[in-house]
Amino acid sequence: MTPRRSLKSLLPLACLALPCAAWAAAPQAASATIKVNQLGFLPGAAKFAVVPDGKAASFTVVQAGTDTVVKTGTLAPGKAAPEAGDKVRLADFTGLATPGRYQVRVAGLPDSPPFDIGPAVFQPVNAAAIKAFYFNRNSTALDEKHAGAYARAAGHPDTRVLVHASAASPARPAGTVISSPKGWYDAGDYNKYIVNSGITTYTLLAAFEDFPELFKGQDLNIPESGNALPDLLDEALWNLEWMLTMQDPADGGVYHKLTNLKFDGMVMPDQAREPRYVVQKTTAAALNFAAVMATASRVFAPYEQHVPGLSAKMLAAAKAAWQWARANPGVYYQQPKDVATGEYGDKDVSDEFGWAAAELFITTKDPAYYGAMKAPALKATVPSWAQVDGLAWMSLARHRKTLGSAVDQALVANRIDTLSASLARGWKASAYGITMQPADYVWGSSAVALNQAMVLAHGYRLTGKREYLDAAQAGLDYALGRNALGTSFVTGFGTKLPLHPHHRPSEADGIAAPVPGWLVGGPQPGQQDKNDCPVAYLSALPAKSWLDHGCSYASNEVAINWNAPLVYVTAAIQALTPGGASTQH
Ligand code: G3I
Ligand code: 9MR
Repeated sequence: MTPRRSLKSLLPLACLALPCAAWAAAPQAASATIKVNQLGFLPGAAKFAVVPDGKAASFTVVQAGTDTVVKTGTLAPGKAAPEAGDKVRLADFTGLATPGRYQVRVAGLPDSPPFDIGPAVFQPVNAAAIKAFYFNRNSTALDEKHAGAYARAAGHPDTRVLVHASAASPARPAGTVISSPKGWYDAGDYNKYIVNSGITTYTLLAAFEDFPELFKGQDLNIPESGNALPDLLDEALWNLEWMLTMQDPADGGVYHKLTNLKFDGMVMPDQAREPRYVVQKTTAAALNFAAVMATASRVFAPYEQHVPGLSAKMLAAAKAAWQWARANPGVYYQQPKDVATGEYGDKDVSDEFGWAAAELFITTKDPAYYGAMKAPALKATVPSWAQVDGLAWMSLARHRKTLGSAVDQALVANRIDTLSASLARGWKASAYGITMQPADYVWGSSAVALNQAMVLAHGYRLTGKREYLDAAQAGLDYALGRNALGTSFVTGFGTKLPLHPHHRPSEADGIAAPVPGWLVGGPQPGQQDKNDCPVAYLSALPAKSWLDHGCSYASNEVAINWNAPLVYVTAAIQALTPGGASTQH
């Protein structure tokens, strides 16, 4: 496809007078605005806006663009938010449940961005967040019928991938050619990493296991739409089929990643033609693979007629990977000298062992796996690619009724409830009314907020404690605008939103708007990319250290493991909140 490098790629670099001035003024300007979830709320949801501390003690909610007041309220006392360098007050308008389009108004401030209250406000963003995976499909052209303006030629067929020296084995010496097509590009780059694919694909499958009705009726307009599988499962299968090819049939080991030696330039997939390699088998890759294949095996089992043999094949693959990991429990990823792409390195795989054992146990009911999980010693923490113990507990909680006395039911409940309670405490104490704490502003902070919300949704399902649902809502509110920058972190959604994600197709396609439905990494103070960026970050403060520029891989990249909890949480809030179009428990 001819590169249509035009307006968008020039905009950030040239730093046209107007956007530059706007950026320079942005931290101050952001402090003086009302922050709110820019999409809105289901009628029965908790509803909060964040207002800068000032003279005003009250707020109103008006019908958008009018002076018609539908609610008045008192602002909560001001609280300092050191991570954002400001002091703010909360406006609580939970009582407003009438569908409509509104703005929050406070004397002396610009009105908040408009938002909707309605029974289906999160369905479009949920669909777009899944569709984003389709847009990142490896080894295929995206046709206009399904991709619209984002149609593109195929790239990275990955049918002739070289075995890297680090991955050589007797049957597959270095330089052996294998075929490993499909899968999703990991992020803004064009490589594929098993560890990150693990948590991502699991999270999508977990969304399906928890909210099947919502997904069974969903039409994503992807090539498989209309077949016997729900579209979410079709999309997940695109990646699962790739993952299966990453297992060495000779021994069950799993390659850590499929990658170029160096990152591609900011080009479209069909312009990227560097050789591709599978690199080193690792324990972490084997365990992530085992956990996901065990999960997928049970999710696809009811579709045996449509995908004959798939469920059994996945379970066999999971067991073989598990066996390999047991025999090779400490093979950590070591980046070879000639490889410079993402590492996803992790030297503590006790959580991966626990998670894989839990999924194998749930699927097979074989108590030996429960024993191998070492449940009493396994912690529950907010999930991330490097820390997956929480996934084990969420899966056990989800399936607890079918597991009976084979599991320590009290322990399962306790792990989820304790973690949820701790997140809810942080939510109550925080000035912005969010679960994010100062230390949570790490690379991919937006996904921290959403993974916290995912835990809380499980807490709510398990205990029915309303505050867990409200705290989960706050995670979604954060991602959609109730944050220190007053910005939605999802491309294509909201009124103030990311326009220049570090995403090769979005940068190189010549289309002004980035590919929609992607969650960008979000603020974090590391600024590891600042030498690659021609303009400065907005601020050094953890909650404001963000740069909406294509250069900013440390704060503005997109990634599959960040989008997956966006899918989960939009589904959860849509399905669990009273008054939602597809409420279920
Ligand atoms: O482990 C330390 C921890 O001990 C310490 O307390 C903490 C303080 O910030 O840092 C932790 O290490 C961080 C590590 O992630 C583990 O979470 C590093 O600072 C941080 O730089 C590192 O960021 C990772 C980044 O790659 C750079 O390696 C992100 O988590 C990860 O999401 C990101 O992934 C990249 C892929 O490599 C390539 N594809 C794009 C993708 C998204 O940007
Ligand atoms: O594009 C790369 C991105 O996907 C990674 O997350 C990031 C960190 O590993 O690296 C990016 O590549 C940059 C490289 O690290 C340094 N030179 C500039 C590259 C981006 O243009």
